[in-house]
Amino acid sequence: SDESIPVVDVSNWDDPAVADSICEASRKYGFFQIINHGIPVEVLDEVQAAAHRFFEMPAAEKVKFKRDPTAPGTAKLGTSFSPSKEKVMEWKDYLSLQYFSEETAAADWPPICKNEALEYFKRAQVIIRRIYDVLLKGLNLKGFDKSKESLLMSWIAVNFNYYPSCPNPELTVGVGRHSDGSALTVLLQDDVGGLFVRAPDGESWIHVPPTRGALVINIGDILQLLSNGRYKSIEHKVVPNLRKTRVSIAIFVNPAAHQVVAPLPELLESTGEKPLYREIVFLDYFKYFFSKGHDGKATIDWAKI
Ligand code: AKG
Repeated sequence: SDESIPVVDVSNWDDPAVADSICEASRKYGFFQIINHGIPVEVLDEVQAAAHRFFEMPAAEKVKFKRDPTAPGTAKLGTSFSPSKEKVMEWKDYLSLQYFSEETAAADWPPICKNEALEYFKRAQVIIRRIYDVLLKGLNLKGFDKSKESLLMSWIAVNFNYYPSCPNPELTVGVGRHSDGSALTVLLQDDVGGLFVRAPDGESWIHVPPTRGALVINIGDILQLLSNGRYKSIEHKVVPNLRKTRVSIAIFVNPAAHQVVAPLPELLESTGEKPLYREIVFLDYFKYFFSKGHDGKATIDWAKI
């Protein structure tokens, strides 16, 4: 596709043009990149280097972190997406670092990458709150505050994705077509490339070009549901690279596990719309998401009325 994902300069969050660009991109593409967000590029480089260090450890060391993706625990090594459910595995390994508190992270995250992941995560949180504030105001609602945390920013995972170079990229996928089950995702990619987003025409794909220092932000299924379809959770996929190993770091920002999610009542009230989605406990949505392989937008269809 000759379309591109918008790049938004967020050096001044109070500029109404910044908010407009973010909300418009979230309605049209479900994706945007941000630059000048205030996280020093060294912090981004260090967390990338930490991810490489983790995956380049001997298998015998890494395997100590292997867990079922839906089992409790704060550091889980996995491969593909949902290996016991999907028909074909994806060309990737990942380490999922669940954040419950600074103490559990400090105790359970692998020492080889813990400090860098925590530093990056702490700084990213500031940006996540800003983006939520903009997106809520873009629905003519009150901005983001503590009362919205359980709905939007409670259960958080920092995932390191590792896509080894692949001799036959055309025969496989790094990540299959899916939209995220999160409310919001913040993605740091390296300079290899390979992330593709479904274009608004529903057919072609838009490559998200690696941009040094930028963060890719995307709307997850839960925000589509809460916004009654205004903000779009768009399908994306990763194509592995013939020569280079790629690393990406995704922060999945979710509601609390037992939070009930539904189109925001204050939004329905102000617009007079009918809800397009039913009430769902987030943990049920999460389990359903992992109960099958990646297959495009099908997860959110499950919540449609
Ligand atoms: C995911 O982890 O769900 C992704 O889509 C990863 C995207 C990427 O690696 O660029």
